[in-house]
Amino acid sequence: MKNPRIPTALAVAGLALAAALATTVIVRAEGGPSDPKGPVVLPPEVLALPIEQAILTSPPHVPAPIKRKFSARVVVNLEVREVVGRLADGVEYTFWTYGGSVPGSFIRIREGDIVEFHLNNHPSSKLPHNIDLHAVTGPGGGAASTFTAPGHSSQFTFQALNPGLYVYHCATAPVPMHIGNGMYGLILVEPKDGMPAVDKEYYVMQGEFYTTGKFGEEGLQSFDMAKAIDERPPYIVFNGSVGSLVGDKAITAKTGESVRIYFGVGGPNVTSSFHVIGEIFDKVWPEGGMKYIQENVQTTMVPSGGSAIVEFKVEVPGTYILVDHSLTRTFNKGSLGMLKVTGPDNRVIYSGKEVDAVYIGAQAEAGSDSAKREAELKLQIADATKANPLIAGLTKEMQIEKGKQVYMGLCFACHQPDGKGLPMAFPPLAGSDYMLSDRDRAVRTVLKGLTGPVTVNGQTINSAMPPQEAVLTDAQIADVLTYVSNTWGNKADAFTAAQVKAIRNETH
Ligand code: HEC
Ligand SMILES: [Cu+2]
Repeated sequence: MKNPRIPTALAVAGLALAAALATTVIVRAEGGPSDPKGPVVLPPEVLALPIEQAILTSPPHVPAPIKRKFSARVVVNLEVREVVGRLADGVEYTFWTYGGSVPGSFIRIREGDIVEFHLNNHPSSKLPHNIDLHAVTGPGGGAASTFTAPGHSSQFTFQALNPGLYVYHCATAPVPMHIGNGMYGLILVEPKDGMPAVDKEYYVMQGEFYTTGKFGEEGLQSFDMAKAIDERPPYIVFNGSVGSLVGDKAITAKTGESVRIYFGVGGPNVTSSFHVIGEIFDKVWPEGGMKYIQENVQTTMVPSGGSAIVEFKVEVPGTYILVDHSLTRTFNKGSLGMLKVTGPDNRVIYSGKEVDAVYIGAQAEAGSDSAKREAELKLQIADATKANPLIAGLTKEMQIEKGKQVYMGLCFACHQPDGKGLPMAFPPLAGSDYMLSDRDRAVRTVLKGLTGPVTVNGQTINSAMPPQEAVLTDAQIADVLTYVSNTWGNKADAFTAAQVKAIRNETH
């Protein structure tokens, strides 16, 4: 026989009319990458639907609410790109992305829509990728139909049967590595009647990064499979990097406005205890389902590969901190974002000064200003090196800026932002004769901690400072000591990472 292949029958598994305007046609795409079935032959009532190009947004933005009251054929074009980006100040990472951002582009459709999905893998990619959308009813959530080599494009069609806020992610082996490199995002399937209107909508996702280096270790980091298997991520962050929602990148609102956050966890492993310091969630749609079943919630638990919608009205101006309330993640691994609310004071609801300014807002603000200054100095150094090898002065200034970020993230909580300490509890670093007179001892104090009576500027304190050797790198300790010994009127030479290393390794 010359041509044994008979054209495949319609890949249409079921057809039913649920409502006058909404066709519920299940289009099932099957087969692997080597077995494309060609575009599905859609029944006339589906072909009659209006065609729309989906508008995708990168975080923290969300596409506008859907106004139409009927189903449409929505065309989604999502591009996979492998890009080098910033994970933290001085730390780079090769992110694998949907649409160039972590999390990937936000997709917004309506219950009953027929979605023609195109997954395009950029020619510069090194690996094949696919997509599993939790909003899809069908094997692998689309993964089997979208395995796509670099420079290729896959297409499949599905109908959005269930409304909800769904995670999508790459499901190419090794799956935890693809997700761990940033391949996740959210797709919102609005219910037929739409979501209630609010003033502001934002898109935030938590995910963890298993870098070979420790938190803050500079340079280009790569994925560490052993740490992933042990679930020991150095970074747990919102929207793909430390500080992605901090300073001038904070999300914003005005007093009196209602704010809705579409919050998801890409993981690949770690569950979030999502909380906003200083706010109470008026409404929560837990687990990304479409019933808001809880009110007045402080912290909502969001599983890996899951989501929640939270909504609250902001009454009082100030800075509100988004955290994973498993707080070492926030203070030591990066899961900290900010919501800045402007507007007139409301002294009946809240009378006082902004407590978070000293609490951690200051840390973030100082960190972000300081990071900018650091970037400027890096450029200056590059220029200066070209013209003049004598760059020691600038290097020290740079260490001071970096050290300030360490100080405002860690030491300030005890020694205070102004370095003056607290009487009877924490000794001063400003003008400290103890610190400035013995440099090795200062390094040893930070590395190994300090207990028992210590006299600083004539005042004796008998308390304990925790060791930082497991928390900070040699460079970070050199930087923070350079900062504290050259701030608040202090003056001293820069500390070097080599000096810290020697003391770290010393045996008694
Ligand atoms: C949890 C609170 C706490 C943190 C965080 C902390 N310290 Fe201390 N630090 C102390 C206490 C308490 C002492 C005094 C210990 C004692 O009584 O023996 C001390 C002592 C010191 C001293 C020697 C005494 C002096 O005043 O000169 C130095 C230097 C110092 N800390 C620097 C730092 C630096 C730099 C950091 C950040 C990397 C830091 N500390 C983080 C509580 C802290
Ligand atoms: Cu992938």
